[in-house]
Amino acid sequence: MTGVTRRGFVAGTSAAVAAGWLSGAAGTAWADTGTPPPDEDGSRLWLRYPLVADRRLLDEYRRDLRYVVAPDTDGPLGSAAGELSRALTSLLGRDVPIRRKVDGAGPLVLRTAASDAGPESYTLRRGRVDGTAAVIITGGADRGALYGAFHLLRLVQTHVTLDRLDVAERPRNPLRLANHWDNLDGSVERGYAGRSVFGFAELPELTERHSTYARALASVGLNGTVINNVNANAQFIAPEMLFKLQPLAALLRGWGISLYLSLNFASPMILGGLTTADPFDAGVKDWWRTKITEIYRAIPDLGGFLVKADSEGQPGPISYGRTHADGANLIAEAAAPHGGIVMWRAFVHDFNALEWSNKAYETFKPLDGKFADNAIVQIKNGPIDFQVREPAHPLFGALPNTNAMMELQVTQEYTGQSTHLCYLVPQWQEVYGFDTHAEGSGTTVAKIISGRTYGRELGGVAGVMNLGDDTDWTRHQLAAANTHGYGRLAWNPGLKARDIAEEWTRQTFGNDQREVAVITGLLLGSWQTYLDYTNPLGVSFLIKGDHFTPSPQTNTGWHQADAEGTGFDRTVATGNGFTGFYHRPVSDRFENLSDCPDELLLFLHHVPYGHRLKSGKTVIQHVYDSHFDGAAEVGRMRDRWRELRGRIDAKRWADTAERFDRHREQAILWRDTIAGYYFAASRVLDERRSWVQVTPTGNAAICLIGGRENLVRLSLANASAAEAELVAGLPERDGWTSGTAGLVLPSKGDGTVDVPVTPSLPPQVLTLRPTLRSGDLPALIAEQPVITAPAGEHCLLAVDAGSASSPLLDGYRRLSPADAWADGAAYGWVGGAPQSRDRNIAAPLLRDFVNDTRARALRLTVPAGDHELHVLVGDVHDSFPTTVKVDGKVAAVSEFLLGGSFTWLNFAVPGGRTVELEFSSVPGQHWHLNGLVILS
Ligand code: GCV
Repeated sequence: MTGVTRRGFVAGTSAAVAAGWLSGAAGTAWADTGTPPPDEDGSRLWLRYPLVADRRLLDEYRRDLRYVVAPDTDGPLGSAAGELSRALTSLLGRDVPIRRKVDGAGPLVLRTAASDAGPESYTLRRGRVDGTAAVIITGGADRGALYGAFHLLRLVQTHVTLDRLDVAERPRNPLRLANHWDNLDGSVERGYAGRSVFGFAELPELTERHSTYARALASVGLNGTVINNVNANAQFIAPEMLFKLQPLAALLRGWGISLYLSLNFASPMILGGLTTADPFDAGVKDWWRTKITEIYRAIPDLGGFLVKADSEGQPGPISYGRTHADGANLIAEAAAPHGGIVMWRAFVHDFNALEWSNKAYETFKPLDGKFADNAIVQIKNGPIDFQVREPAHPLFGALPNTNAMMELQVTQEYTGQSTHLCYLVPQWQEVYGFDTHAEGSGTTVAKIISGRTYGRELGGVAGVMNLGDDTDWTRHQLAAANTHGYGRLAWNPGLKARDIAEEWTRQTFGNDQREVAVITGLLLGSWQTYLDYTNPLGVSFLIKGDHFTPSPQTNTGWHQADAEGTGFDRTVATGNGFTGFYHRPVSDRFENLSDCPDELLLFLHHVPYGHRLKSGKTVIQHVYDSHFDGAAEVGRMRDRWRELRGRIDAKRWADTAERFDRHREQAILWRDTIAGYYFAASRVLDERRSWVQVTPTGNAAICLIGGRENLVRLSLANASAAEAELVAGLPERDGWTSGTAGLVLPSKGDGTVDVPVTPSLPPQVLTLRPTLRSGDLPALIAEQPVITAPAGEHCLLAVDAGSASSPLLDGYRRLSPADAWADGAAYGWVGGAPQSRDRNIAAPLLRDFVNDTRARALRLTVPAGDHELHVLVGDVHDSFPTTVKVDGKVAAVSEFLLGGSFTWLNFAVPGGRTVELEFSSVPGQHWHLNGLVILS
């Protein structure tokens, strides 16, 4: 883990101040002192406790909060007392000790008293204790007291007077969980801020970072965390791991946070050596009962389990002819005697645009009422996959007899990762507030998942976290606002986005009015701006396999743009029937074009480009305007941040300024790609702007040969009212040479040019950003995805893998399933031949490949010397991870690749002998091998 070296959590007040993590000076308002505050690195998140700069309030707080009165106890109540004492000592600039009883003026009394509002509720009031005027925090139980303590600190951090203190709070959602997609090796799936915060390899050793993590979660009222990826490694429940997790569970317990684990459904086979994971098999049931008992012996208050089954290659009950309810109940029954629960994910799909929106509903709706009482179905906010905008999932309100909770994504997989500022609280509020009409008007998602609609005790929300081991936790300093906002909404979805954003800003940066106004404004507008330049009217998946880069050309199945119109018809009348899953009147509103909300229009309907929106604009003009306006707004956001220079500490200011520079570049790329794509498709001129444009010619990556001259074909178009002369080129890159090519085009005309380029030899996967000039006309430039493969004459080994008959890349040798190993051969299969496929589209190296669901071994004669082997993997369709083992040891694993994406896996191989390469994928899925190269 980076950024934290100190071992153990600093417990004592004076030690904490001495260690500097509660620096009193940092954050003193710029306006008061005229000098920028000292540098900060973001590592304390919003748990910064700088000296209160407002003199009047400081005096008030100092008068009323002289010492903390709390019983001598550990657990959340003890944590609350410690946090109050340390934080107030720092905020008030003088010692605020903990005492056991009232003993003089100014006590802050921390206590518990059973309450109808539940154990997590609390009140903050003024009153008298033992005859002395006191500020009193009363928790319904320990957890409530802890949340009350953090509430009080928020008031002080955000400069609210305690004069008329009268707060009564309780959480709306029983389960308020963090979900981490953290892997045993420390990597984080869809993590954009470094490696896992948990440091699994170093456990059971804990660091201050673990404590800060727990405090941060508790401070916003989260009460549980699933620490490992839903694509679960079974080793998380192996005995060694359970032992390692015990101290972490204990630390979390102290902050009111229950630990949960993601399970691999095939664990009885992987860990137990059984031949099946069938939920009806007696041996399997026994195995889980024993295993879960063992888990609870190690961590008695474990919250329970989360399971992703029969989804994206994960094992599950379907392969045994059983249902998801059968699978969930297997785990639920084993967990019930221990008070544990199982959260069973509803995220199932077949990777195909046509059925994706429908699959989860069709799978889970018939199972309503079949899940155990301690099972809960965890449903993503929308029917696709955390897109920047989707309608609320139709399963909300469709499962009256089943516990249901919602899954949100805090990590910005599809919303700009850690480069774009995209504050998601407004998005989440839209979903929470969505009226399903399931039990008449007012049956909001918020009400359903809280358990209130159907009188269920289990319910709540999970957020896929954005935290990593980067010093500032989220890489973009402003992205931690999402972590905070997720927790605050989980507590109370009715809070106002503005209040949450402002609270976080004050806690994180300070109370300077100008700073607060600017940062709050940046946060609140950012989701709409991101929508504007990335996602016209609810279209989903305009993005590449990295879920970051615009790529409409590879996702035509999703947006269905053709010469006449665009959008996905999900109606009952003419589409895939999705709108019919909603209750009336929502289903009618979605079904009827005239009633359909503009912002979801292209999610639900296929319409002509000239279709008029409620705004009065045509669809195509809206696409142009929103992309240009959105990208321009990002430029203004960057400028507004720049104006804060000197008001914020230099370090966090500069880190964020750099993010905004990159954000702006990316917004322009989105604008150019999407506006250019839609012009190329529609040939409708923008009423307000003229441009020329360059876009990739095909749907997928192209293959260029390193060390030889290639011609890159680019599509050019003239989106201006007059004739234009265009000159296209390719950027200078290290070791590459390239030329230019030109064309004269009439208004609305298009054509292709072939631009010469000679790439360097090492195989690469990259995007080329062409150049385009045409007098004064602005140019929209989309990126061209490229795979390079070295010319055969520069290689010791150059193999094009695929079928026995498809064309070969010039200078490459064929490897097909028919090539069995023979003594003295350069390569060949041992122990069984794989399959092959030829997609008959794309370049020779890319169009076909060798594949199989079974592991297969290729023996290779490696020439003497040290060598790096390059293995090309991918498909024009989606491909699951390919694992390559060298002589039995994992050498490389590719990620899941969306259709049209490829990757080179690079690793060392021993020379002067034969090696055995084993190819495999996740159970039941195909591995891919497209090519193999060793450079001379
Ligand atoms: C954990 C999306 C993501 C995957 C993720 C999956 C899921 O498809 O891209 O990384 O896997 O959702 O939620 O299970």
